[in-house]
Amino acid sequence: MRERLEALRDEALAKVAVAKDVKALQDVRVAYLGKKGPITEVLRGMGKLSAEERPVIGQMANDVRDAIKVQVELKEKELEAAAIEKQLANESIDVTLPGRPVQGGSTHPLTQVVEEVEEAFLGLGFSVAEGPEVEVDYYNFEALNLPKDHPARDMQDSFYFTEELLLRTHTSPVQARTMELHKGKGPVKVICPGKVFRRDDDDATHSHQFMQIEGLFVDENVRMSDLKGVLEQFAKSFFGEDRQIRLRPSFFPFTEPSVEVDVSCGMCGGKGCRVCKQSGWIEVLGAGMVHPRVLEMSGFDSTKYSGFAFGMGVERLAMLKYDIDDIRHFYTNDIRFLAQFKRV
Ligand code: FA5
Repeated sequence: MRERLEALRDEALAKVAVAKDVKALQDVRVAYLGKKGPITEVLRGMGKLSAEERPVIGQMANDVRDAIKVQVELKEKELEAAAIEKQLANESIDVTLPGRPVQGGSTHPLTQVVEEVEEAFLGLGFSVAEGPEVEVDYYNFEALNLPKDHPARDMQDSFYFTEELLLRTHTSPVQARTMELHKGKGPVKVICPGKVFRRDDDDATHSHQFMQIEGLFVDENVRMSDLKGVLEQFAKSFFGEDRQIRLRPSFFPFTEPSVEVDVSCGMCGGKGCRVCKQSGWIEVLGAGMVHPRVLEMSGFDSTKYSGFAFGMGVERLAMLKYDIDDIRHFYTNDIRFLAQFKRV
């Protein structure tokens, strides 16, 4: 039995020495030290030994088992260290390689235009107000002198959620909301940028979702000439000193009188070209003197206060300023288009 144990030890240690990986090592461990292995078998057969031999062989079997165990563990550490070495060698990083360029994003052109318009009007003493995109019928229409069933509601085809709740069709409801907050006391001097929604068919100049910037100035003795002066000042600062504006009579239920405002065409300098359809002018916004009924409905005394309001299309301003021929460019997110507006 002594020889058998010595032979088993030598055999197992030889296999440990040549094991190429952790799996081969595990196989040796299971084969020699496992419950069904030869050493366990020797220990089981000890009952047949004499009383003197039993402790000697028992001790020897334990020594053989421990010797194999120690060698397996040593070899295991050796193999693991070698595996890590190999992995590190394969994954070595060449720090001299040039890096891959990171594509930086940029502010969307419409956001840039809104910021620029805000800056121009902040310089004229206006502050910025906001209102909800999901609006109640009252603020979107009724408070703007457009009672239910008024035919002028057809001017703005709307997305309704319920009879009373819709996606706002213009930024004008912010006028009514802001005036209400002032509780009948002027001055009110705000611009209100935001998204608006209409059931318009999309084409080169129309989108079902677009942006507007509303302007409102209510105080004592506000006149049409103030409206003209503010818009002229804005057109020059936004489009350039050489640009003129012109007011044409129009109709909005919430302003009286109402006007449409054209800016002189930048492509031809007002001589007439394809872009301005030979007229020399391009329409950018609707405006007018706030209707006395709108002032009254929002809590202002129309015998004391007067005001002007305007609403401009942000995409329209951007198209004119940057000579963009299709409104859909703003929404299709082509990186080649957007990258042209990167601020330097
Ligand atoms: C209005 O929305 C009025 N609320 C403007 C106003 C405010 C008048 C205050 C008086 C006082 P209008 O529907 O014309 O008006 O729209 C104003 C501007 O929004 C237009 O001049 C145009 O630039 C832009 N616009 C209108 N419809 C679309 C559309 N479908 N796609 C893109 N821009 C549009």
